[in-house]
Amino acid sequence: MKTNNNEIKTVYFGGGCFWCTEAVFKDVKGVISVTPGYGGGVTEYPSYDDVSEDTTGHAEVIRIRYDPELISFRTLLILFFATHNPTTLNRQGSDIGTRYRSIIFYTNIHQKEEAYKLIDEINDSEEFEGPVVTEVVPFVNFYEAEGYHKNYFAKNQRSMYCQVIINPKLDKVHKEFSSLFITN
Ligand code: MHO
Repeated sequence: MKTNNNEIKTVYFGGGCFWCTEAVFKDVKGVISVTPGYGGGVTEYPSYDDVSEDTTGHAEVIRIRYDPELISFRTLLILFFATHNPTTLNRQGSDIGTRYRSIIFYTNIHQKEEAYKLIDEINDSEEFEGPVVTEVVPFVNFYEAEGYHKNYFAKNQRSMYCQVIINPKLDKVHKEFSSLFITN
């Protein structure tokens, strides 16, 4: 995809299982790449099994590289909050643990401000029953996940998790925000 490299920005989102978050963002127009991994913890080069112990401090996250001339950060945030529940502490559905916490690792002040702004709006709207618990913190670290986690949804569409958890989420977001997605 043609882009002006100087303009590419990066953000890291944790919104539960990274198979889901990767699947949501990888076909968004203006998103250059989406990479699942681990971030925000203390263990260096953790494996999936390490992170699954829930003692590394890492969250399952995705690194998103995007072209802000093609997609605004606010739009990325709107998709983020539309595709996970930001009010359940350390939990997304049946996935429970600090690795599933809702978290934004920003890489510039604009992202930080936009995140707080939208969180205030969501809280004011009472869209959710409880307050948003999403952490908004500066980027600290990121370790790419193992190869088999990359493009997991595309490679494992028939698995139970993909069918029951990811598919309905994608259907909903593709319908609600159809103009934001690449269709082929
Ligand atoms: N409950 C799912 C979560 C996968 S995710 C990459 C599983 O254990 O398979 O954490």
